[in-house]
Amino acid sequence: MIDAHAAFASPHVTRREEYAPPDWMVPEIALDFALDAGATRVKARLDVRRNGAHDAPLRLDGAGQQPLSVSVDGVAVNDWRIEGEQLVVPLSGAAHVVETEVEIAPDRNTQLMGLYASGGNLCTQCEAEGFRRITYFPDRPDVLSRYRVTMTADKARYPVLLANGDPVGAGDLDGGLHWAEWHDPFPKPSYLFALVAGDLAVNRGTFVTRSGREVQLGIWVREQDLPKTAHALDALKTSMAWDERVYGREYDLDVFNIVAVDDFNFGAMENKGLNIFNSRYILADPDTATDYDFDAIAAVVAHEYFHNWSGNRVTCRDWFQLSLKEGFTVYRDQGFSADQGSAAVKRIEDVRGLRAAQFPEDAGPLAHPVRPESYIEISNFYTATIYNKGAELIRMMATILGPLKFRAATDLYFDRFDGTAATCEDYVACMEEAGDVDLSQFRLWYTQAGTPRVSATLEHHAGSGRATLRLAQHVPATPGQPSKSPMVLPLKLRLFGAETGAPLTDEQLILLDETSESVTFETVAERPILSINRGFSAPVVVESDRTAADLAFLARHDDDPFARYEAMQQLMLDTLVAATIEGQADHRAVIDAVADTLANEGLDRAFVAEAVLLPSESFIGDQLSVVDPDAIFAAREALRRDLGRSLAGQWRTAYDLAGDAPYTYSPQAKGLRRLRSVALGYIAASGAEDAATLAFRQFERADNMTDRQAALTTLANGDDAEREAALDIFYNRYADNGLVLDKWFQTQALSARDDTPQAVALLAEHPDFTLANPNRARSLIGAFSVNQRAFHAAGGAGYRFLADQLIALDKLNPQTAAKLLPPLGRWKRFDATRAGLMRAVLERIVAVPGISKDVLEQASKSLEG
Ligand code: B3K
Ligand code: ZN
Repeated sequence: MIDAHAAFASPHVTRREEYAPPDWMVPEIALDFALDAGATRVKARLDVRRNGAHDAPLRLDGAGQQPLSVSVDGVAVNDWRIEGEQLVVPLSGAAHVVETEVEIAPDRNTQLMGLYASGGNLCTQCEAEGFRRITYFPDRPDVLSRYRVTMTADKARYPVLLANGDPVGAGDLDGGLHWAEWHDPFPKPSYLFALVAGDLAVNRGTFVTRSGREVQLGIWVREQDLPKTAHALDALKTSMAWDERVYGREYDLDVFNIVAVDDFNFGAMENKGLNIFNSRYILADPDTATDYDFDAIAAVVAHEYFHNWSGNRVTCRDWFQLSLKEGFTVYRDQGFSADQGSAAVKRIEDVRGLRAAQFPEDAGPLAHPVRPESYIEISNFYTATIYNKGAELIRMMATILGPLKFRAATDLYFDRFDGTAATCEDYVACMEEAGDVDLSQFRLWYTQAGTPRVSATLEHHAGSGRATLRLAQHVPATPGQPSKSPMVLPLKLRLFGAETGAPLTDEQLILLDETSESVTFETVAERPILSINRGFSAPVVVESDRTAADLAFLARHDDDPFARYEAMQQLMLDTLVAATIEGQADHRAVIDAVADTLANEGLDRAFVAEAVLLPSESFIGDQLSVVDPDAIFAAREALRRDLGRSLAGQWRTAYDLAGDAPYTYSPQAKGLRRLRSVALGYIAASGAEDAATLAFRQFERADNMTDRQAALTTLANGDDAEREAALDIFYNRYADNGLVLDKWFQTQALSARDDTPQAVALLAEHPDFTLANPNRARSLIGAFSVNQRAFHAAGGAGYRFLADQLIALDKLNPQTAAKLLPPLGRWKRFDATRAGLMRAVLERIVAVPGISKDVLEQASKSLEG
C-alpha cells in the first residue's frame, strides 16, 4: 500500500552526534568570477590538505550547477564523479591543488541563496549552505580558508566590485570590462564569503580603533538612497567603539563595507568585512522610517558588526552550534541597545519579543533545544529559540558570574578560540573556568527544550516574623523529550512591605536547581509582597498566588522597572483571561493601576507607554487551554474601551504632551511619540467622536513616519471616512518607496476590522504585491498570520489563504516560505473545528509534489505535534 507520504523519499536527517572532522582542509582558495547576470563563470582553485590518516576522496558540495572542468595539480582529470550533488575527486597524496569551473545564472536565482540579482545588482548570501550554489567546496563551517577573489564585470553596469577583506588591485580591461581583486587575510568558513557587483553610491566614514588603526567605513546603496544612510553609519561607529569598551574587541581589517539590497531572506549578514543588509535595516530618514525602524537599524548594524568577533574570528564547528554565535551576538546587541537609551524599556521590548515568538515555539510542535540534536534543513533553525532564548542563556550565565567574571570569561573565550571553529560546550567551559563556577546542571539549558514553569508561594507568620517562599519548577514535555530534569533558574527577588511600601530585603539572587525548594526570611515585620524574576532574570513562566491588589501594589512600588511593568502585565493578563472565560471581568484594578502610572511624572514616558499597553491577543491566548480568538478579542476590546473612557482626560493629556515640537531623534522625543501613539489608540477605543478627526489631523500634520503610521494604524482599525482617504494618501505619497509600501500592506493585514481576511485576500491581488520580494511577502502574509482573530476567523479561509500563498512562494523561495508556516502548527491550541481545518491545509502542503524540504520539514513536524 502506498500512502501520500511514502510517495516522497524521506529527506536526509543530519544529526549532531554524527559530527566528524573534515577529511580535507582547504587552507587557501582563489576564486575568479566572470560576472554576468545571465551566466557567471566561476573558477575556483583550492589548496587541499588531507586531514588525518585516511584514504577518502575529496568531496565537494555543490547545488544546482555542473562542473565544466576539473583539474588536479594543473592537469585536467576526468575520474571525478557526482554523488547526490557532491563532486567526488579521488586524490592520492596529502596535498593537492584542485581547480574547478562552473557556470551559474544569478538572474534566475529566486531563492536568494548563493549569487543572485537584486535591483540590477549582483550580491551573495551564503549562510548557511549557499556557497555550494556558487562553486564546489566543502561547505561546512569547520573548514576555514584564506580567500583571494578576482572579479571581472561590465564596468558600466557594475562599476562597483566588492568582496571580503581588503582591496588589493583593480583596473580596466578591453570591451568595457573592468576587474578588482580582494584578499581576506583571516581564515573563514565559506558561509562568510561575499561579493557585490553593482551601480552603487557610498556614504563613507572613518573609525580609528583604540590601537590607532584607521578603518575606512562605507555604506553602499542606490544613489538616491544616500541621504538615508547617516543613521546606519552612525550606528556602525557607535558599535565599533562600544565593542572596544565593553568587550575589549577591536576591528581587524582596513575596510568595513555594508551593502543594502532590497531582496533579502532575513535581516542582514555578517560576511567578513562586507556585511550585506536587507535595505530595511539600513535606510532611514524621519519621513519614511519610524522610531522602531531607527532602533532596529542600530540594533542590526551592531549585531552584524559584533559578529566580527562572535561568529567570524571565533566561528561555529557545525550548525548545531549556531546559538554559539547567534545567542551570544543577540545578547551583545541587546546590551548595546540598552546602553543607547532606556535599559528598562529595552528589556521590556526584548521580553515581549521572547514571549511573542519564542515561548509559543517552545510550547509547540517545532520546539527544539538551543543546541538542537538533528535537522533536515538548517535554514529552519534560525529561530527565536536559537537567537533569543540563546541570548537568555548567555544572560543567565552573565548574571551567575557577575560582570567582572563574565568579562574575564568572554576574554578567555575569544582568546582561546580565536581563528577556530568552536562549540557551545567550549563557551560554557570558559564561563566555568573564568567564573570559577560549576555549570554542569546549567548545561541542561542547551539540551532541554520547553519553557520552565515556576510556582512561587509566599507565607508569612506575623507572630514569628518569618516568611517562607516555596518555589517549585516544572519543565513541560516537548516533542521527543517526554520527561525533563530540573534546571538551574537564576531568580532575582525582593520583598516589599504591604503597609509601608518599603523594601523588606535587599535584592537576592536565588539559584533554583531542585524540583522544589523553600527560602525563609527572618524578621519580616509586615505582610510581605513578592517581587520575583526581577529584570526577567530567567526565561520562565512564573505562577504565583499574588492577588490583584498585590500586583497593583508592585505596579506602584517596585523599584525594579521591569518588575513593575511585569506586575502591571500580570494584572492585565489575569483580568483579560477571566474576562475571556467568563465573558466579563472587573476592570477596576487595571484602570486604577493605569491611571497611577500615567499620573506618575517620575517615570520615563517610554516606560509609561509600554506599561499601559495591554498584552497582545496571542499572549492572552497562550494562557488559555483552548484559544478562543473571538472571545479574547472581545475581552480585550472591552477593557480598551473601558480604559479609554474611564481615563479620557489622562489620555488627552498624554496625547498633548508631545506637543507640536518639530521632530527630533532622542530617547525623550521617542518616548513622547510612543506615548502619543498609545494614547491615540485608547482615545479611538473609547469611541470618542473626534477620534478619527484627531487621527486624521495627526496623519496629515505629522513631520515623521512614527506619528504618521500610528495615525494610519488607528484609522485602519476603524471604519470612518478618513480611513480610505488616509490609506490612499499614504499609498500615493510613497508609491515609489518599497519599504514604506510594506508598511501600507502590513497595517492593513494587522487591522482589527471584521473584514480583514477579505481585505488581505484582495491585497494579494494588488499590482504592488509580489511573492518574489521577501519583505513584501512578509508584510502581507506574515503580518496577517499573526493577526489572531483575522487569521483564525471561523471557516478557515485564513488557513487556506496562507497555504495557497506558501505553496506558491515555495516554488520561488523555499527558505522564506518555510518561515511563514509556524502559525499553522499551533492547531493543538484551538478548538476541534479550527484544529481540523489547520491540519487539513498542513496535509495539503505535505502532499504537494516537489514541495521543498524546508517546507516539508516544518509541515510534517507540525502535523506530528
Ligand atoms: N547570520 C545571519 C543569518 C543567516 C540566516 C540564514 N538562513 C544573520 C545574523 O544572524 O546576523
Ligand atoms: Zn546573527
